[in-house]
Amino acid sequence: MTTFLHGSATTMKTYNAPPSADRAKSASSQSDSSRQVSQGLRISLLGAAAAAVVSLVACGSDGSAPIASGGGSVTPPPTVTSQKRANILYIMADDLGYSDIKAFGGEIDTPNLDALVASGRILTNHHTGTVCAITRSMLISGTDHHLVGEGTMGAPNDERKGLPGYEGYLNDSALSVAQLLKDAGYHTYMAGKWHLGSGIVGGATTSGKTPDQWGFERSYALLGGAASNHFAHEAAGSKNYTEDGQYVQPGQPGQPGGAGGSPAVFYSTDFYTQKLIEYIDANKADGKPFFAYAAYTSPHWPLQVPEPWLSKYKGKYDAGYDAIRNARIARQKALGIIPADFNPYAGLPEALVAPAGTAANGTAGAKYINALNGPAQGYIDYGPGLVDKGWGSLTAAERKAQARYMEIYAGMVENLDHNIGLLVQHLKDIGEYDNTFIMFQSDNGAEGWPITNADPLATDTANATDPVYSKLGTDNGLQSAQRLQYGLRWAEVSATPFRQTKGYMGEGGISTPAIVKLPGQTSQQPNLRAFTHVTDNTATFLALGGVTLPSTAAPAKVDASTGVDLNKGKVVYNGRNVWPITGQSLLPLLRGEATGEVRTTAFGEESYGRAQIRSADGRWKALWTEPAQFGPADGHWELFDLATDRSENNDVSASNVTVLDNLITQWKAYMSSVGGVEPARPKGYY
Ligand SMILES: [Ca+2]
Repeated sequence: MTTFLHGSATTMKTYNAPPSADRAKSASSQSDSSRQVSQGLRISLLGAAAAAVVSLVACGSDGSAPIASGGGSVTPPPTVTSQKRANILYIMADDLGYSDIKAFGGEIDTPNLDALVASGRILTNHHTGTVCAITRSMLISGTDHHLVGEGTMGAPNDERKGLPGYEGYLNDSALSVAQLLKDAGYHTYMAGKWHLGSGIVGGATTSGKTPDQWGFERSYALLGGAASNHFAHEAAGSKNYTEDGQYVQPGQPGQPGGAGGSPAVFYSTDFYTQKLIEYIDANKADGKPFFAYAAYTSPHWPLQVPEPWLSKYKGKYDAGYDAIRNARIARQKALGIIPADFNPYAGLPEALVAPAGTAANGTAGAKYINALNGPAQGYIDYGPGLVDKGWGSLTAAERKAQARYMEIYAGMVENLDHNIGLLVQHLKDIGEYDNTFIMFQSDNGAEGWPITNADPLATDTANATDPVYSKLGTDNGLQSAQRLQYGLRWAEVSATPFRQTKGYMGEGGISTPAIVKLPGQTSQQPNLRAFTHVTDNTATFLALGGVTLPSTAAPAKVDASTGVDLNKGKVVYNGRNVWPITGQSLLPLLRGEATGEVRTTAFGEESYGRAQIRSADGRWKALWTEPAQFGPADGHWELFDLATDRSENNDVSASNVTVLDNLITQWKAYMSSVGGVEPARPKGYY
């Protein structure tokens, strides 16, 4: 037990500090503005856990802006406990929206997640990156994605190609939560989507590394960003999956889903569950704790699910987007996910014809508006836009197809929940449930990628007609399924009550449902409303495992031409110079040992040229989105008051110019601190 001064007030709080707290130094050295901005992302002068100590104990219980303490004396706690350390089960959904599961207002039956909530806690303000690989790089490394190779998801094909931090895979400057836990005595398992590198040992060295090379003792991994078919059907010799670092082809003879293989039928979510159980069971007798990463690829497209889920939601979405959204909002208010007076986002204005791009769009001479350059600097180009039809503008055939997409999606979500139930039940069956920390979340917001930028009338009409219609969502027996997606409008519903979807920096793109259950927890705790981030997961897992975070400063590596120390801020681990964990452990908040906000500094982000920064006091969010449909036509930064407008309905930039200017300055400092480069042409991942 260590006692800390509670900010500048006289209240004293006690806190069970993680073992790494002995690395705490003074927080007073965090003074210059650049460092202030980046502190939430790269705390190079403080150990992450130590920073968490400083900030977490210095919070008001009313959620008001906390005051950082000056650090001060921190007594090292015992580094070893006699009790077996907690297992960690971390479950990640893929492209699941904020409001899809029942506990977050959805109409989809998710009883096992409900049960997790009943003995756990909802995090209403948890955040990720905008897309899969960006989030996953931050989860594994515990720090900003630009530092560790996923500045964009995969290598960019623009002027940033080849720049440090844009390798397109987890680079050699990253730590790995799995390696740290493994080195600390944990078994480390993963099953599902990796998306952080595909080079096996002895194979190509230019495409990053598979999970076995990042500390996963056992792994069955989809290496890329999406399954071409959730029912496998991999071609002989394909290199899309590995088990323990060796290529495997589910669906081939003798392999899962193939003739003579077990299981006889492969469905991704079902299979990953059983694989993880197999890994856990193989070592359960040795008494070591485990870290199990269930990296599901559901409900990511292609929309596919086996029965009974395929048919279960028949007719449930015939009322269309607005009716489903409104029902979700009502439930979110009843559940306390959002306040009763919350003003939810209602969807993009309808566009029956795709807005054209500017005249120079696509030409060599185009000067695209971005977060740094607007019309005042002579940058005017953007576009083109998308067709965004409301439910009222759809034909009967379009409605039939659209409703079916959402039915299948809902079935995927319930199947995912079913599998989570199997995992939890298995932990109970083997006597490990009580000693397991369980966390569930999505990797990013709902996927609104349109099937086409043009009017999808022809596609939807074809999908509404047999023989296609009755086959939607089924196993087509081919290596590649129809790339069935539910489109922007359903994604907006999934993102309820927030604005924007996957790939964007609006809350709908980066807010995720999140549920946490502490070891031994048996009753639901009040919703946690502090801003939290996926890098905090990393710090939390390591704190649970009693892992001492690497803190030895890396030796200087001065670039002769620039005089810049390329290793500044890095630490040494296992002989590598790496970026330290900058997420902050949530254990004090989760255990009720601290209240208020985790962060006391601004928190910036960027991907695909889209940008946001949250102010140090948590009140403001500056947001930049390219024109014209998703962002302002003139390319200005928007400003939102998060205290009243997390749905980003009311842009108050014009009336708070100084606030916005300060945030943009801080965002630029953030970008500099992580090596982020604003692209000449902001453009999504598709
Ligand atoms: Ca995703």
